[in-house]
Amino acid sequence: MLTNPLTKNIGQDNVAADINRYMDNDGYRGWRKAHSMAPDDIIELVKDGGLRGRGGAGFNTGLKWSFVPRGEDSPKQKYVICNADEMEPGAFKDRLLMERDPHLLIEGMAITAYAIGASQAYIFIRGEYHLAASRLEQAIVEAKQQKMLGTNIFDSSFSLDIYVHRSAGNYICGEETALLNALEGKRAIPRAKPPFPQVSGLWGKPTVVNNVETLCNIPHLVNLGVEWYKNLGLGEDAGSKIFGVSGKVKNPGAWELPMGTPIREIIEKHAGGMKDGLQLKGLLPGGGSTDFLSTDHLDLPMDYDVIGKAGSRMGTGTITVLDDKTCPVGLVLNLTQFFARESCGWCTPCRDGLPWAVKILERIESGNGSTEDLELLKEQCERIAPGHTFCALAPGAAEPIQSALVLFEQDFINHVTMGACPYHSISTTTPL
Ligand code: L3W
Repeated sequence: MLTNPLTKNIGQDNVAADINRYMDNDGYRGWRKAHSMAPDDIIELVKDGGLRGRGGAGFNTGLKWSFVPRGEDSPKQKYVICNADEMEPGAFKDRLLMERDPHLLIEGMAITAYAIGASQAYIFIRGEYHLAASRLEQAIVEAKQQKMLGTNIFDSSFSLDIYVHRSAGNYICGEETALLNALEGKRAIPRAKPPFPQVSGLWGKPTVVNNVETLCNIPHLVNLGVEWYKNLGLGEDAGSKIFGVSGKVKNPGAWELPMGTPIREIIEKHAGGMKDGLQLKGLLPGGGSTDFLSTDHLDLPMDYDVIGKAGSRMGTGTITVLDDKTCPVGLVLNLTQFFARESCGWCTPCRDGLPWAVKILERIESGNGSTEDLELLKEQCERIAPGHTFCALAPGAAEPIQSALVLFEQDFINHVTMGACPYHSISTTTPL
């Protein structure tokens, strides 16, 4: 039984970037099969498979597609967009897929476009991902030559063009409606939702926006079916997932594993455990905009709902570990500086609130903070909580701060009472 559908072509020699090798290894089989099916049946299949969006939110993919208007009265022009603007701190899974197996993404996009009736599709890719963008451009040329894309595919009336659009930069472009604005050549600020893009997206037309890894699941799900896909997962969530670990572990990297793999197994077995002399102190399970979990959570499975109930989010599934010799306040400050810089400035709580949080954290980290600053930081996080801002950027930025204030409270207090960062001497005298 195939257990690593996302990475089965990813070896040492990048062979799968070549369409002939990709097709020799069952490539474009899912697309051929999908093309023989009714579009509605593909949507039902993807819904039944239980695939959830791998960009961070975990929304059911088939359900999202089903919101696209169908029938005679619906707009003729529809779009599929791949969100390849991977900028979440700690995330590097989509780059791996695009650089090492670009045809898998193109095949997934072709099936998605056919299912929702789109004839144009875009890959909105992070500007710094030069290699991934050029491999995708090359793959699109090859796919057209093999008549997998272009006009009258498989001699049918269905035609599809895919374009690679390199982002001009900014984390907010990964928010789907800011992405739509950027693609239209406007300032990248989020739009109000509803209407959701499935109804009114790019240039006001029905649009499905899916993450790279989500789309890469589609060819195998269609080809091998719902039961096979569901059985890949160990618990409630279906399929496999690219989990990653960064931080001071022996073997940082990314691995395709069953959904529901325990956190402990990912860190200790696949990432090789902590570097010698270091203890695990906490972790961000799915990127810099998720809540810290503690070592008490190590036996939890990486499932969307389980991690949600534990008080965090599985997010991108790329774990960042915190060790006992790295300052948690410094780590949170670093993350908050990133989110403050990346705010689009559209709403006041985010534009002004995040730089305020940076200033308070700078004071605490440098040893100039007071006990009142800890309260002020908590209040500041409440001001940028969900419902107070236009999109998820600032609430996401608050998650590591709020959870660090609880889990690593003593560290914050020590900074204030000592008037210095207690970790400073450790990290400068103990190179790791
Ligand atoms: C129709 C409804 N559609 C939701 C759709 C919506 C979207 C998807 C998820 O943020 C998170 C964020 C980051 N009718 C719908 C509906 N949808 N309700 O479902 O929507 P949503 O609003 O839950 O999330 P989002 O705005 O897409 C994504 C977090 O992910 N994150 C960031 C990851 C960043 C990357 C990257 O750099 N590439 O992946 C990590 O945790 O903070 O909270 O399509 O249209 N009623």
